[in-house]
Amino acid sequence: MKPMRTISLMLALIAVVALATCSAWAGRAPKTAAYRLQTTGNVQLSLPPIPDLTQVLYRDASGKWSSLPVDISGDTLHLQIDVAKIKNGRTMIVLNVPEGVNMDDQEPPRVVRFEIDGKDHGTVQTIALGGIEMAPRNITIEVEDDLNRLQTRSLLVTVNGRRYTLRDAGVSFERLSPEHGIIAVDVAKLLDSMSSDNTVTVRIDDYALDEDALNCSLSFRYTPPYKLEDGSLLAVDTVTSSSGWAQWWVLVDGVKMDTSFGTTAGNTWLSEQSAQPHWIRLEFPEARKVSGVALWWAYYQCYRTSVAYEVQTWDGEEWVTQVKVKDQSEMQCSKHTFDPVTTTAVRVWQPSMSGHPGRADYMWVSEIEVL
Ligand SMILES: [Ca+2]
Ligand SMILES: [Ca+2]
Repeated sequence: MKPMRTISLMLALIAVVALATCSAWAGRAPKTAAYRLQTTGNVQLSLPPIPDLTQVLYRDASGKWSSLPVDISGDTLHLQIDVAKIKNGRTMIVLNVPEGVNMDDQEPPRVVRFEIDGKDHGTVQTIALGGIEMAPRNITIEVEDDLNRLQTRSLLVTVNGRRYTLRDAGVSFERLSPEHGIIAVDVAKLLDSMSSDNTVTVRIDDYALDEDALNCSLSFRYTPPYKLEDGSLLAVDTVTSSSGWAQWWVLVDGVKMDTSFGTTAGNTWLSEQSAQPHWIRLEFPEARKVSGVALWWAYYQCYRTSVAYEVQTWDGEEWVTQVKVKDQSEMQCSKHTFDPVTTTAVRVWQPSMSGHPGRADYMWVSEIEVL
């Protein structure tokens, strides 16, 4: 048999302190302990003992718990792990099975419902909203575990990197059963101000002795509007992160791109590349009469005319579609007119994947004019 190497060289041993599952244990010596172990070779371990030790288990290469022989000398437990008997050099060692924990469990809790501002997105863990006009206000995630109780103490919310737990106002948990509950995050309260890229993550674990927790995330992008000389506000869903297109408000500089331009950079607004809808919105300081919109498209090898979109006006409560464009072919300028409407805002809204063919996930415009 090869000699066992010493611990310090290649071993990561992490005590899983979360095993104090019962608050009544506070102040007493733990009756159970668990360690995560990662190693590249056979190891010999020395661990502190716990009272009334009856069982030492480790997860073997097949994922099952197996018992592990222990030598006790003085105040120390001596164990040996054979790397060939564990999977990918990783395992967990448990001293006494914690009360009420289902040891067969290797799955983290799962999402039953992921809701943003009342809209259910289903059982997904990740939601990317793309460019948004207003920050989401509330997140509700219903979670359930099939085998173990949920560990509310593990609940961790981050909002643009800032960490919040159940102790913070804005994070709450409603327990429906020991294995089932509803997490609510008051994003409006926790989000100080929007960045261009915003992320909210929610993490919760069960009491299973595995290495996985449930991780959910919501991301959205925000582009602050640009104020025109007449007080109007110009907004777009997103701006490409590629350099050269930062001055997206060339949308209203009066310059209309044609085939003679050498580059679209600095001459066009280019959205981010995504399957989310893209849009341009103009808000007026006062209601005005509007009877159409003209759009001049980016020219790169050809005019990047979007295939489909809607021209909409704001009626004070919702967007009203005035023109619905479909199957549009390439042209430098698309002019759309309708019966005059008095309104405070106009929006050109391009549904998912309706940009120019081949670049359908972009919207790429040189100039917009409200008629
Ligand atoms: Ca589980
Ligand atoms: Ca322009």
